[in-house]
Amino acid sequence: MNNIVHNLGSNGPEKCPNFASILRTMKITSADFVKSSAIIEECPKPTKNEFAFIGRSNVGKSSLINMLVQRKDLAKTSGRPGKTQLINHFEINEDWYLVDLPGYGYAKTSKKNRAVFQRMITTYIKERPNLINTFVLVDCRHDPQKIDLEFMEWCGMEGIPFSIVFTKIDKLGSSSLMKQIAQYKKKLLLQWEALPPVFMTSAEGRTGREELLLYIDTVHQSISPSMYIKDK
Ligand SMILES: Nc1nc2c(ncn2[C@@H]2O[C@H](COP(=O)(O)OP(=O)(O)OP(=O)(O)O)[C@@H](O)[C@H]2O)c(=O)[nH]1
Ligand SMILES: [Mg+2]
Repeated sequence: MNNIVHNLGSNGPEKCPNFASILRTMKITSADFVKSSAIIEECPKPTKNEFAFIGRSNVGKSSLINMLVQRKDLAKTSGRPGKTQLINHFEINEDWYLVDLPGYGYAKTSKKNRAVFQRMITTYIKERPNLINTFVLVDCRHDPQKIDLEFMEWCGMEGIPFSIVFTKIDKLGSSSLMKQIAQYKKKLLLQWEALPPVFMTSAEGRTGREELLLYIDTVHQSISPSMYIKDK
């Protein structure tokens, strides 16, 4: 995946050859909203692989899910932060789940509410046995934020597999984008020995879809639910 990141040339991401589609593209044949849950106990039974999207409010989690499944309004989006307030499950190809989570660090809510969200998210991520990858979304325009770095550090300490997705890349020109990403990686490497997989996306420009789906498919194919379903 990093090859794709490094291979983005001066023409900009939208003009870069699409290596992933040459290899193979996972087909999305169905995408259905299953339910919204406030607590982990309410979530669908953990019998299918699942991938979650997390990040600060307004970073573009719900928009990215819609872009991946090519549905405009499957996940609810909003220009105002704090739209997604529950754990939302979407079943894909009747085979695996995409999960839209509330954003962390939403400043305009009460301290108590923030603590409730925080607990909801961390309990879900830590205890969901079928969660096989968490995508941590960061807005490509911003320098590394303490809250994101701390969240990734927490994932590392808890042994939670995660990948980084830079969102809204349509908002930057290609050279600023490359500079931002390089700086971000440099900052991460102060803390990490190696980087997790890194993706660049634009829900607006529908960029990065194939790469993300290829990665999801590869991880999905490598983990069988029998590895975490406990026999009674
Ligand atoms: N230009 C641009 N805008 C985007 C992109 N992705 C999301 N947005 C916009 O960013 C805003 C927030 O998008 P959401 O998908 O609702 O963000 P979220 O992370 O789900 O937000 P919460 O549910 O509040 O945590 C909306 O106005 C989107 O239209 C993108 O790739 N490019
Ligand atoms: Mg949302």
